[in-house]
Amino acid sequence: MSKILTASIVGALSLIFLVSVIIPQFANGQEDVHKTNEKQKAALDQSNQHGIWTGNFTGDGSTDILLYNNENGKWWLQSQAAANNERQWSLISNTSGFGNILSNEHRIWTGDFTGDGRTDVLFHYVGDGHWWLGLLAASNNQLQWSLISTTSGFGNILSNEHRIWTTDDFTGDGSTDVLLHNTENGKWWLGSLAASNNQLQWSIISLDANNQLHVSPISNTS
Ligand SMILES: [Ca+2]
Ligand SMILES: [Ca+2]
Repeated sequence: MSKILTASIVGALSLIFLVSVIIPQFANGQEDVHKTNEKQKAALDQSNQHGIWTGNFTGDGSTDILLYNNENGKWWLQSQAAANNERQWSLISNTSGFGNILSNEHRIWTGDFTGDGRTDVLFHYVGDGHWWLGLLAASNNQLQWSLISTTSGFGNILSNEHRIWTTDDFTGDGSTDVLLHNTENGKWWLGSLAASNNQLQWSIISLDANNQLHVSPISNTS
């Protein structure tokens, strides 16, 4: 057998090996990566079905665990039961009527917005500009929701032009406040819950020529 013929046979066998063995394996490998990504995404979607927060929702001084399931709108609280000193889960709300609060059109915060020492739940829905506050009622151990503000006049505060800077007690009165920033017009808004009417009172924060902070309450945010 000539060297040229041998080389041709080896070349042909190599090509057959490449087409029949190597390329399908490579393709399967790509498929496996794709399947793995899908599995990881499915797992992430699964984990996105729950929101979990900690805080002193019952006001007894011990930290509780709050769990929200966006599949059925149910809120569960794990807290210390006074009777047997054991931790137990109780169903404290169902907000299926509000839709999926974990969607991109919603934001949720926890904090003591009322200043009574118990952690509250606050959420905003950009669709109608509404702010809802959930307070755990001691009488029936249920979250009671009330509409505390409408800020449709601010535009879409979850857009790229807006930043919800953070929640904290900026005024130092013991109640958690909400701080918003609009990057388009440079304005800063502060929202504090007014005890008189249980509504978020919004103020514009500005600096004067002497770099003094001014807080100017605004009356209409819708
Ligand atoms: Ca509170
Ligand atoms: Ca405050």
